[in-house]
Amino acid sequence: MKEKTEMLVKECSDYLNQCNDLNDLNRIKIKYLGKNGLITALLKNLRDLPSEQRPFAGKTVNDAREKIQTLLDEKEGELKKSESGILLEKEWIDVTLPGKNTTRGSLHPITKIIDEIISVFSGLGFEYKEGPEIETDYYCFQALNIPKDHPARDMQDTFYINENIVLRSHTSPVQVRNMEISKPPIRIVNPGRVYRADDDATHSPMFHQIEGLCIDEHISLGDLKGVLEEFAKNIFSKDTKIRFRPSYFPFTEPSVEVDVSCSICKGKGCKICKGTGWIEILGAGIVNPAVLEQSNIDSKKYSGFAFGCGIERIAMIKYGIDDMRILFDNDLRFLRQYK
Ligand code: 2NM
Repeated sequence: MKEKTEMLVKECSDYLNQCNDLNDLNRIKIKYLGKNGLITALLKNLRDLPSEQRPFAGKTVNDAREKIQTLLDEKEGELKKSESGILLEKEWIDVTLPGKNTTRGSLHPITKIIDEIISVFSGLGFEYKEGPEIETDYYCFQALNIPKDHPARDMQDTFYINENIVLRSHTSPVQVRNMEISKPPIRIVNPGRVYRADDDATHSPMFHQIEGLCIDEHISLGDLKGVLEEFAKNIFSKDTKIRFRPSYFPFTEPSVEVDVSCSICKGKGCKICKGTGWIEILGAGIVNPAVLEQSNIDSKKYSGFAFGCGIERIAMIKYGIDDMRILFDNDLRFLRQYK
């Protein structure tokens, strides 16, 4: 028995010398000390020995088992140490390296201009309003005194969903909806997308408009001029001047076309302003009393001004862009300039 156990201990020790990972170690452990292991088998066999031999043989097998257990424990400690060493080596991080740069997004130039305009008008007491982009013929045309035979209603200018439903061609329906549900004084600005069947370097089938509406007692063209002058000085430059030229819209009477002094040449005349020193930026006027009455506002007591302006046009003037389409291409080389 003594020889046999010594042989097993020696054999196990040889295996352990060649073992170099924890899986191997576990297999060796099972081979000797497992439920069907070699040492375990010797312990089981003790039962068959004559009783006078049992104590000595028992001690011999137990000693061998303890030796093997000690060898296994030692090897396990050794392997764990070197495996964590390998892990440390593999997963080593240099915490002194500079971090990875993530690029930050930024607002689209159109969004930035809308935000700037909103901020100027909110300083003047105007509220921000939105409304649907798919509108009825009533809100888009009828309520604005635009007659059935007006060119704006032409299929060539407006996208029709069906006879009665259109993609709004201006944001004025938002103003009509607000006139219907609120009492003067009303002061609102409403930016948003609008749609027209038009597509070239200065027209896009979808573009952005911002319109403003102010209704109260005794509102005049003078109020309109003061508000628009404040707007132009804030959006372009402090020394910007504005001028009114007579125009015509069905929803305003009188109507005006509004020019700003050219900020490129300071009014001297250049390519941008075509030598005139002035650039047209928006349309405006005193709201036609028929439009007020249509939305149940007493036109004897109240009057109002309204204006409408294309955002892309403002962006092109402000940033010296000559092709509107670049605003919709989402080319990062272009967009990054406005960060
Ligand atoms: C423009 C020009 C002039 C305008 C008028 C109205 C309303 F609803 F009050 F009648 N909304 N928008 C208006 C007036 C729009 O865009 C060039």
